[in-house]
Amino acid sequence: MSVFNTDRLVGKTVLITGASAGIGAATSVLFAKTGANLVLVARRAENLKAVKAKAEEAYKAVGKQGKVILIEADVQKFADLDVIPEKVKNEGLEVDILVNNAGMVKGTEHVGADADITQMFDTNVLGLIHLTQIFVKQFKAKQAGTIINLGSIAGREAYAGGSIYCATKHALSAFNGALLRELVNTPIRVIEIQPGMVETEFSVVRFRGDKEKADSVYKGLQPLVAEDIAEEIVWTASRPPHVNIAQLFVLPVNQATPTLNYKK
Ligand code: 8X3
Repeated sequence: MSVFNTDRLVGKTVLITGASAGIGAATSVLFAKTGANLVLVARRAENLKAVKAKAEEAYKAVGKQGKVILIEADVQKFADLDVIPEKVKNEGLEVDILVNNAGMVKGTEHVGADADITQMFDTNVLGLIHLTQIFVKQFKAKQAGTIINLGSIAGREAYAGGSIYCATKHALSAFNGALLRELVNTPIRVIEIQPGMVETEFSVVRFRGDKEKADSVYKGLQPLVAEDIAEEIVWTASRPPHVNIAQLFVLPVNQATPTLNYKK
């Protein structure tokens, strides 16, 4: 056993959105290592299957067992989200921990295309709020549950080139903070993780597929990787039930603010 006990997660069920890649995929595999069941939600069914295979290897590697359910869903579509509890129930599980990880950014222009703005708000804010409300109802009924929202440094401080993305992450942070207050008289935990630079396909999408531009964001410093954030997520989820890590701000050692960093 490690110094930090994750035994509390054995047999719990964790739902992770955006589970097909990046932080979502790494988080899924790490939760498997704790013996938690997984409900993996994403748009890309093929990629979900690959994450499931990795999670199953992870269970085996540590001699633990868990069930993995794959749900093909787009968090932008409320109809996709509304059927999730039923699908989980039909598999004999009930969600204990909700990880709202799905999020994206497209473009750096402050006068962007309406479709991109809508996609960012639908994914990062409206879908997240809708899914959270579904599970807040369930968690209230059973008087237990943990909600983990993937915020960002962009939800703490705005920066040029990020007007829409920063607006979505500020909205998420406000939602998280209000929910924390609204659920203060319940055992439900509300957690916001706020990473700085994490090297995933996030920046590739931001720069509309321009890999070179995306790579240059991280050149000269060691960025965080998906596994670093997965560790923080699993750590917050595995604290004793009376401990709520309300906010966790995580940076690479050479980043201080969205725009201040040290590159060699
Ligand atoms: C992503 C981090 O620095 O691109 O949430 O805003 S940053």
